[in-house]
Amino acid sequence: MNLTHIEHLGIAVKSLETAIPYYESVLGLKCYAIEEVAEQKVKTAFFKVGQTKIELLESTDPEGPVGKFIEKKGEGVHHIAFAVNGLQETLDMVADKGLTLIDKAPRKGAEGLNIAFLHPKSTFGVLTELCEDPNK
Ligand code: CMX
Repeated sequence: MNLTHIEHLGIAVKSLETAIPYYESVLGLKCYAIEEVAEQKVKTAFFKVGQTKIELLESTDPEGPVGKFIEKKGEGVHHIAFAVNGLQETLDMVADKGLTLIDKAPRKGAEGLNIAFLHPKSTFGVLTELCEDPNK
């Protein structure tokens, strides 16, 4: 697998409006984008820390993945996303190794990235996202 860096950490919050001031006023980061990803039933807010981003996730539907996560576990780290070169080949390789894929083929995520998730039951409890920038 050709991972290049941690693309972002996804953090589930109940409300972007109440969480963003902590990231801006206390951590001194700047929210540079807010984007709704309707398919994922989330609204996202992005911050950069060096090469890595923080993606805050507010659920727009209690039955969506983040809504269910917050109901079960509360706010906190929801997933880790690695940037990878060759996403489809990587997914095929991971499937060959017997891991459970949530997405067998890439789909569109926030910021126009191609993304795919690996099931946390196959990855020691950490929901894992692989992303590839189609413009690189
Ligand atoms: N991290 C670790 N474990 C998680 C988890 C997470 N983020 N979300 C769910 N789980 C665990 C649950 O705790 C549960 O474990 P137990 O069986 O031990 O209780 C198990 O997975 C099943 O959880 P569930 O609430 O029944 O949820 P589902 O099986 O319906 O869905 C998952 C779980 C991971 C398949 C689903 O959330 C998913 O497809 N996620 C990928 C998409 C996503 O998360 N989108 C939001 C972010 C989008 C973005 O970044 O833009």
